[in-house]
Amino acid sequence: MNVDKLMIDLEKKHPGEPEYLQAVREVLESIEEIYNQNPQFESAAIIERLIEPDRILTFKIPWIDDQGQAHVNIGYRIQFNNSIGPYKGGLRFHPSVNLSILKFLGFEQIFKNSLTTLPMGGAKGGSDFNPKGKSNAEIMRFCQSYMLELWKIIGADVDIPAGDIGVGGKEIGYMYGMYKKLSGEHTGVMTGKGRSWGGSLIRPEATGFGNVFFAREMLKTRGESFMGKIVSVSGFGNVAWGAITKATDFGARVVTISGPDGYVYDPDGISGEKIDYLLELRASNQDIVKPYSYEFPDSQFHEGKKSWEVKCDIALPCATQNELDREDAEMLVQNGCICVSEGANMPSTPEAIEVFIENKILYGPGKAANAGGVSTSGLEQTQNAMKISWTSEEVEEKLHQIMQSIHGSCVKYGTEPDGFVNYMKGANIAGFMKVANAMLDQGVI
Ligand code: NDP
Ligand code: 2IT
Repeated sequence: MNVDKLMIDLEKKHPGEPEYLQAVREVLESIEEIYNQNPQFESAAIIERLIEPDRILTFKIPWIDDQGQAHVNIGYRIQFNNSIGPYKGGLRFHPSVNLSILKFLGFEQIFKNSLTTLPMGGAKGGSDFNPKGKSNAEIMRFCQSYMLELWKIIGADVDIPAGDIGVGGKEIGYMYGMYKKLSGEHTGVMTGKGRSWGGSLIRPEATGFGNVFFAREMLKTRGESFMGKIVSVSGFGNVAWGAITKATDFGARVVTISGPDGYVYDPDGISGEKIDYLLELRASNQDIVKPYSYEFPDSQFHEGKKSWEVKCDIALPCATQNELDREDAEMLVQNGCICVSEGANMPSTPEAIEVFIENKILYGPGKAANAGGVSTSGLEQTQNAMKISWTSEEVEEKLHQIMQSIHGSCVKYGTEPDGFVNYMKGANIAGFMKVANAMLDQGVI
């Protein structure tokens, strides 16, 4: 494999898809050495077959607003690779959604799902629909219209969608309801379902909890813990909420959250009723984090700024892709940050990652550190298939074990001769090897 040549070819085939190309380059650079030591990969064109999705479905989604006006959005589902299990991955509803973003997410999902130890392939989907400011009835009609197309290609053993940005329990409920009506089946075709109809008891918290479990494992390698640490979080969504809850449980003080409008600094720490308030803020269906500073006057809102300028020991980026650049990374390192654990998918730019690795801080890439969400989805599928239900404690214990195992895989493949663990490299190699070997076993298909 020659990374530069592969990337030039890929850029020619897929111009204007920067996020997808960024995600592919990172994986190729990490696996280049091990790939070239295994000539069976080259002769089976494993990488050429892995970087193109198996198929992409795009479709229009017509829907009617509360005033009777019709609208059209674009819907997508990208089934990337199902070598180790049925396609699995979330749905994102956000105005920024396009093919490049969903391809990067679907590509990353292959390796993330491989790391979880569970049998899940990689997929992603969504729409450029903006749920912000929409009524429940509008969201319901949109979700139903989306499912009128999607249901044709999904199934409990085929492709199992879940949530992501803009898609939580409410949207999953509306989509699942339409799937059930169309198919006449009540199966585990989606995850993140309601607790009373097949959902895992801690799926909403799982991504954030898992991220903190992963960070805790990284910290342990240096004799450190969350106890007494200052933590900076970005975002104020589902993942941020779970991460703040668990970091606070472990004795840390979380001092920031952020939104597209800026960030809030709360020096006393975001705990107790303040964490509950985050859920209200999300449910208010607005696009801003500023109201937190009115509700809790000891906090300060910093308009148009990113939370990475605050001094912290641990940073948990939980908002969106490429939200943390070189300058932010340099600021974090200068301010004494020892650990960055990604709750979001690809939140750090390649230049930011370089700064983390050059400075040998503990850097946990999203595909490892945020894999707790999809892992708990996998556990939900198992419960549905077995027609049983586990308690919150049982699920959390299994999630904890999975995050420890992912950490172990990263250490196995990412430890460098001087003892430094390059978690990015470790995650990419460990995720890749399992999928590549499955592809070899299954022939050229
Ligand atoms: P939510 O919709 O609950 O929250 C997303 C957060 O990110 C919100 O605070 C949102 O603000 C902010 N955000 C979204 N897009 C942008 C943007 N373009 N610019 C600035 N801020 C933005 O989503 P989740 O918490 O579920 O997802 C957060 C991240 O975690 C994403 O990267 C997602 O892919 C990743 N992830 C999610 C998993 C899950 O299980 N939900 C699993 C693994 C990873 P606003 O909505 O106001 O724009
Ligand atoms: O990015 C992700 O891993 C998710 N949004 C969760 C996917 C899932 O199928 O639970």
